[in-house]
Amino acid sequence: MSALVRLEVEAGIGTIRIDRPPMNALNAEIQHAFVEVCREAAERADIAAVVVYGGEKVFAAGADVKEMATMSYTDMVEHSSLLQDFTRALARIPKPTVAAVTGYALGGGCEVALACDWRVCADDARLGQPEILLGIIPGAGGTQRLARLVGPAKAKDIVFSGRFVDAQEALAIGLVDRVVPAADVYSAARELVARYVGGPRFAVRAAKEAIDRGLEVDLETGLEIERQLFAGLFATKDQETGMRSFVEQGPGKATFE
Ligand code: CO8
Repeated sequence: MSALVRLEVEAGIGTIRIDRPPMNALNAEIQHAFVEVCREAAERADIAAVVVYGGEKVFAAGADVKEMATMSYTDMVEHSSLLQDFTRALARIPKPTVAAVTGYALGGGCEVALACDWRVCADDARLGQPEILLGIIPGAGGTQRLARLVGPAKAKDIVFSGRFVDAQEALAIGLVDRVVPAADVYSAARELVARYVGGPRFAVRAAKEAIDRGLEVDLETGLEIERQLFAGLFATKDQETGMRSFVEQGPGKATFE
């Protein structure tokens, strides 16, 4: 595991901590390590939910531009699939995930936040996809996930201009879900996902998969994905526990394994 990306586990919540001062520029070492850490967070039974955090000052100011500056087309043909794997590994964690955004979430940093289920940000945070100003476009899912989240017109405004979006605008357009004082970002993000610790993890996993896979396909295919996952839950303890508890004790009393 790289010292630049750590997985810290406390009270059922795994924190993926990016730690490369001053700006958490996402170099190739971080990209590789991040994939590994996401896989570990996905698999570990003692992790029910995940927070991605870059520390008190900055979430991540994007890919390491100094590292990328000398890369050729052929270098990038090989490297560009890692760029997408990196955020895909996060998006595919079958557990609730939240980005705790302080300072800047730019370029690849914003794309990491976009690959989470939710984003909590500091009132002085800035988000954006400034790649256009470097003569490139977002390459870790930004053109796709941003457009799905805020709609194509807003995504085009943000990606074509490369401008920074402040916390209030980000909240208004649905780019972030909560804005809190900077000092409270990490605790607010933990609080948002803490409710899933000790919950019906197979049902949450199925719900996430149905929504995320459904967004990638037409409605009929999405409904079929939902139907199969719904039926599949009848083979799990979550369904057995949840329904038995309802019948015996009433709603909302179930304790899941
Ligand atoms: N890469 C490398 N170094 C960086 C980066 C970066 N993305 N961002 C900041 N730094 C470095 C600066 O060069 C500076 O280094 P030094 O002290 O050696 O001069 C140090 O961090 C501090 O930065 P600043 O002095 O610029 O600090 P400011 O507070 O004035 O500004 C900003 C902070 C606004 C964050 C500014 O540094 C900035 O605009 N950074 C670049 C943001 C950017 O363009 N991001 C997009 C990068 S491209 C990208 O992400 C492509 C996505 C493709 C997939 C990515 C997968 C990981």
